[in-house]
Amino acid sequence: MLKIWGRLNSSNVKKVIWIANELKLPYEHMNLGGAYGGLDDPAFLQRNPNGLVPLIEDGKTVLWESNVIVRYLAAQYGKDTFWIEDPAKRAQAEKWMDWASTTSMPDFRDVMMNLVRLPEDQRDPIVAQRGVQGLSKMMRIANNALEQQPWLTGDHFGIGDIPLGCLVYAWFLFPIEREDMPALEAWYKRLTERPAYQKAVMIPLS
Ligand SMILES: N[C@@H](CCC(=O)N[C@@H](CS)C(=O)NCC(=O)O)C(=O)O
Repeated sequence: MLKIWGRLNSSNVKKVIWIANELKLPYEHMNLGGAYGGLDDPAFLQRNPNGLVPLIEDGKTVLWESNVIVRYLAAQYGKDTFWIEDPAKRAQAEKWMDWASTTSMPDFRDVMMNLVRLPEDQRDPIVAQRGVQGLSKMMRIANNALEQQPWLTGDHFGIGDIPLGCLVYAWFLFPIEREDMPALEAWYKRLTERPAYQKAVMIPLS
């Protein structure tokens, strides 16, 4: 059976749990990282030398890097649903995956740490505000794309929606002022109607 390691409040772990739920895969989940620790365990480091979650084991396949895991599970178990055979169409979806994880992630981390995770006396409002401005620009880019197409993947929900989908949940919960972005809000609302999203992503921020 598929095994997934990683604390459930991690946006990178959420991606993996979410796609596994979308694909209706049975899996065993083990909490690891954050308050659970365990990332410097030599046996874990042998499997993921980065000492980070998520990590999966699927038969003989051991994999780290959340976006790669999402693509692997879609290709392996979602041939008729989530996998996109046409390389050009797939690349249009994949660009949003890698964009969300590279371009948006540093600002997201700053906001998450300084508005949610750190004890209040350790938070830096300037870092938080800078992060919010950066994220706002990113959300505007996604909003503009979503004015042209219903999903970041294209005509249908798919892998391209997963990484930003994990971040956008927090974006709408952060105690901040947000510009109006109707297409982004409509996309988020459609995500919240998916049971797999509700289960994996819509949990209290911590
Ligand atoms: N690029 C990696 C990043 C993994 C990563 O940064 N994981 C974080 C959680 S989001 C982590 O393991 N942090 C240490 C911890 O949880 O203790 C991926 O996408 O899988």
